[in-house]
Amino acid sequence: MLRRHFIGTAALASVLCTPVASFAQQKMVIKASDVHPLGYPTVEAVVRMGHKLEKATNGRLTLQMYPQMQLGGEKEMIEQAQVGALQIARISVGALGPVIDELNVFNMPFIFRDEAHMRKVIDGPIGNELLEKISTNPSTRLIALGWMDAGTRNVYSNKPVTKPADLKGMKVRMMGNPIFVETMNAMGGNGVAMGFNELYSAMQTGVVDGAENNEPTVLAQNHYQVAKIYSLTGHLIIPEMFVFSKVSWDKLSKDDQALIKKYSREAQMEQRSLWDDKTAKATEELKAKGVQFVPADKQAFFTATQPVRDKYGAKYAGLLKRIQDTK
Ligand code: GTR
Repeated sequence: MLRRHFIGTAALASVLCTPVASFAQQKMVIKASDVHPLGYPTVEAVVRMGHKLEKATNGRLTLQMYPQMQLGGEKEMIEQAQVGALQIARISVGALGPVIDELNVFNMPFIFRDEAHMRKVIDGPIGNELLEKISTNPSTRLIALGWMDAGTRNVYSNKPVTKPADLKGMKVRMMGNPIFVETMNAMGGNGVAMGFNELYSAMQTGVVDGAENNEPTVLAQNHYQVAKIYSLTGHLIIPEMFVFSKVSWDKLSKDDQALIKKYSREAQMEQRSLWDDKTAKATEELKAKGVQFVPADKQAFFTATQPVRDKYGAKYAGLLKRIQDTK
């Protein structure tokens, strides 16, 4: 009896050990999601990363993309990644600010001199430190894999917006983060926080008079059908991120994690060239569809939004200085 019990324990121990032994062979279908459609640069870069992973692991790791808000908006995507219902979420830093406060540095108006400046910052030590901070902060429950480009955000509506006074009385949709609403208010309009998924119909029905975003988004989401004037206010240059669910990450072997990290950096760079190409093409396409591109007085918008930088910038003074010093 005693002996049988002993054998039973040994057998049980070996069963318990088995998953550890086969850990390196973990199979996983990586669910990835994005608010944009297939072919959009952020979506394409992640899809390509999936092909590489599949090839390198002989199909042990595969990636399934759920584009175009199929799994909800960005807030929902972050929550799903945090519980492991989704593995890769590609979201704007605008949506991540409420999760990790330090990222709000990038959500302030006119923080970057231009897109080249933003790229230097995300590709360099500041970008790497922020990825590390998100990944090592247990409350985020996310592993930050890399950055993506989202160009410059400009106001679009059915009237030109060249100076702060033009925004008077206009309701402009902003992403759900108080900084953005305050930015629009400081620019002269009325900022309205609203999910991306509600925006098209809100513009169509006049719930809002306009929105602000980059050229590829205006095209990909068909917003040009309801807003014909794109005014080059250039008030926000917000990078994006793709993150991995920490619970799912912990199920992967160190080798698989290293492989995903390697391909993530490649995806960051690949998205960059896809982005440049798409922005040029989207601009041409929007013009061909009758959208008017209007220059704006950026200096006036910069001056008008100084109170927002003063209010939110104070607590990130050190980081802001390093951003400004990045040449
Ligand atoms: C786009 C961005 C999306 C989303 C959207 C928005 O530029 O790619 O991730 O943040 O803006 O305004 O909600």
